[in-house]
Amino acid sequence: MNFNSISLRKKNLTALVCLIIIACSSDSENSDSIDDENNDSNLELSINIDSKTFGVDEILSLSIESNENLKTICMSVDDWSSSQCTSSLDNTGLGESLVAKLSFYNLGTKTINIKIENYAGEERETKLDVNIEKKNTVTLKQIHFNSFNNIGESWDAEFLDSDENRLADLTLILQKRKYNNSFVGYESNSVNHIKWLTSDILENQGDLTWELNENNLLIAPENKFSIYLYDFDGPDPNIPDQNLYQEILLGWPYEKEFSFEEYMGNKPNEITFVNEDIDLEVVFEVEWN
Ligand SMILES: [Ca+2]
Ligand SMILES: [Ca+2]
Repeated sequence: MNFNSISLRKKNLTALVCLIIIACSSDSENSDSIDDENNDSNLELSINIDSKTFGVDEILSLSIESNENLKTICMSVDDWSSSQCTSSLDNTGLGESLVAKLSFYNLGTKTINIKIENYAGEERETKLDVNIEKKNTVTLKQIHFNSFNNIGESWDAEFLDSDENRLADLTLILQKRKYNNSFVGYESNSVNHIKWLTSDILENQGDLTWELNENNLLIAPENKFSIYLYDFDGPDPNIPDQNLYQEILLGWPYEKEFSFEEYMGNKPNEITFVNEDIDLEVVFEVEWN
């Protein structure tokens, strides 16, 4: 299994995190201004946003404004565990304002941290909370497989054809597209993928069903997600702490993205996706928010 998009992101993000933070932060309604008490610099920072509530997967715009030409701007949505920074490549500066675009893939109150640096090496930092709500999203309630490649047949050749242990021990993984938080005019990739669900294992196919009521899996109907299904084969005898899996949906080039966009009119509670190339038929029970 390969989910290196997440680690790639982390690599990108850590590159420019500033070393010394003269931190000062406040959190007011729609605009936060900072005055540093400890020096006589006039560097100012304010951030403005149109609303404080957004939907899951919705792209929100944040205006970052200063009174000086900025050398670097950074943002973080995980309290600086990771961050995204931009600087002007030709060293002429970013100007006095820049727009950041972000999205959040799940519900909750999210804190956006912003930090700026001018050419004198002075920094300012501020933060803003937004609430991510259900809005016009779809909640996944249940996933059931009617068919997949080699269903009911052997995925574990060590067992006899009469032994039910030959059946696949199913693990389902969902990945969802997520807008790549970025600064307008300085985007690299517009999209990355996040691991959205790693399911329990259904031994020997189980009932081919995962109940997802407790998982809070919300998606904007127009956003895309991918399905990965594996036969779990237990610990790898050669690599400590690693497990072995067999790919049931055959992977690239058969892997396919899905969305609920074409169902926005009727809003059915049961949606079936079929991919005949890999004998896939999967039924989603959903709720329209
Ligand atoms: Ca197997
Ligand atoms: Ca098995």
